[in-house]
Amino acid sequence: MAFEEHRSEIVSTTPYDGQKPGTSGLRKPVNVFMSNNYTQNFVQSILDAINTENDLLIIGGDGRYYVQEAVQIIIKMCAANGVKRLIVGQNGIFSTPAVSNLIRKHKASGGIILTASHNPGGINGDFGIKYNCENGGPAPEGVTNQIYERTKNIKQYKICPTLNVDIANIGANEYKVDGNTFRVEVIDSVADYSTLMKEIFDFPKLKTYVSNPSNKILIDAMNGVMGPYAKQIFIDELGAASDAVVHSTPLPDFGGEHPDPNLTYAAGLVKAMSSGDYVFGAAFDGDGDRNMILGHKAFFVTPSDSLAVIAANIELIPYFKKTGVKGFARSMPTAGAVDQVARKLNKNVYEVPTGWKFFGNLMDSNQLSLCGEESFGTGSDHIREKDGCWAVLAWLTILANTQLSVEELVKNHWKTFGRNFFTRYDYENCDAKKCDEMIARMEKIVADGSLLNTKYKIGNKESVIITNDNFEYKDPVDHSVSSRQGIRILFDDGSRIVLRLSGTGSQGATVRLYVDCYADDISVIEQESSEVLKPLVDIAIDLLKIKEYTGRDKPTVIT
Ligand code: G16
Repeated sequence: MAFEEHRSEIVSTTPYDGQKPGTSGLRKPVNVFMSNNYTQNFVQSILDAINTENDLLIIGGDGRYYVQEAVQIIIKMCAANGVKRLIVGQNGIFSTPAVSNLIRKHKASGGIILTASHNPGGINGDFGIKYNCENGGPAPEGVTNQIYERTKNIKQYKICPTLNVDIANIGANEYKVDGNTFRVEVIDSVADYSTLMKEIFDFPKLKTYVSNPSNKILIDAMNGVMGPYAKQIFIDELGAASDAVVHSTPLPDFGGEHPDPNLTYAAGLVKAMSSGDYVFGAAFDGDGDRNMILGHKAFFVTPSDSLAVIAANIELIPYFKKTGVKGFARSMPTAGAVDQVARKLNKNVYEVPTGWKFFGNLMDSNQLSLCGEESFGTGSDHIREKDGCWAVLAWLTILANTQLSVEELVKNHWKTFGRNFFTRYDYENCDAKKCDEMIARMEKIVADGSLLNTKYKIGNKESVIITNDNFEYKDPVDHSVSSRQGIRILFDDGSRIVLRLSGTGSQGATVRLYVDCYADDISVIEQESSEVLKPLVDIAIDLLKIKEYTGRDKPTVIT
């Protein structure tokens, strides 16, 4: 067979400011990525930082506007930079968990994921690029810092402009680039991921539950990448009704919606669930790593509770019977419901900064099986990303085994372990300078210790501040230190106020205020969360001077 022959070129470029990856990759408005050489500079910086003399990278994204163009640029640049082989999703489509799985399955050197996750898409929306390492997880800070350093000094990039690969059709193609063989395999976006799920869960048992007409489920793919995955798994494999998956076509602009699975942006699902026609509902984000779980009549399960309920029932998931349960973890702002379970099961629980990348070392060193974040992320060590579909299958497994409703399960859980009330207030797109000033003020206050021993009346009891700091994490495996990960104010009764700025927004600053408290008093645990937390929220807004610094009376989103 004669190979198409191509030659690479070197193109001069100049650096862009601000190509520093955030919580999970570089996210900016689409028009920024489309500006002259912006994408090329960042991709070359990745390829330089990871050493391209390797064999295989996985490439794909969530189907948002500009994914297909970016995939073609990346293919051309990988070819010119000496990468030998690429696996690309058909039409450039892969969910983030699917990429993590493929990196691990094929022992690839890593993957480049094109997504801005839950951020809106379309020509006026956001785009993003992130690099995942050979363990399948988001690059840790050491690697992203190296990428960022290169973006600051980049002078040229390598590209093979004549190479045009057909990514619409499944198949393998080989080319000669500068005399070397370059192979691109375009694969089905769903097949390998679906196989993985069948290895983890008992599909015949799930099918008996899901295909039963009295257990109607509703899955909202939010016009993101998860539509094809959800249709194949829940409808074709598990026998859910043919209309059980909605918004199931990945759209470049997510249908003008905000593909973020929370009570505000997944309001359509909440409304449909309120009808009482379904026993279980779930929504995913744009790239399929986040999930929101709802029960009959839209009973909402907080992500902190979702993690804890899965932990308490973890033995029901066949995968963990094989691997054993090593330990649990959560991000620092996530309420400590899983800690209560860990205590009862005598397992370790780790508290890491916000960002899934911080779980990777613990999983790689066999210390962690299950983890989650308040930002609607749940997952296990089957891959190194959070995994929305996995979380839904975990919940359905628990429902199928216990034959309880979502609400019964959660309320029984509270009775056994107590309840961690949690809320998050987001103030989106605020003035970045003012928000930096707000954080700086609090850093000063926690450093001088003047808040310590201050008494507050929270509801009808008095609580005392016993700790305040800016959270610092020392990775127990590689001993790297991540500092300034969020202002924490902790009270003697376990109540907490946490403040940090989001690392996933693309413009301005998003302030995140997290407030949580714990109760095991039977008269309190079934009360409205917003009522229980109101006094603490009021204290937080006042203490942190949120209105003054954000100029906002109300948050954009309350979770
Ligand atoms: C990313 C990270 C998560 C993190 C979330 C929110 O999620 O992978 O670990 O919790 O951002 O981060 P922040 O509070 O800084 O906005 P995703 O789904 O956006 O990739």
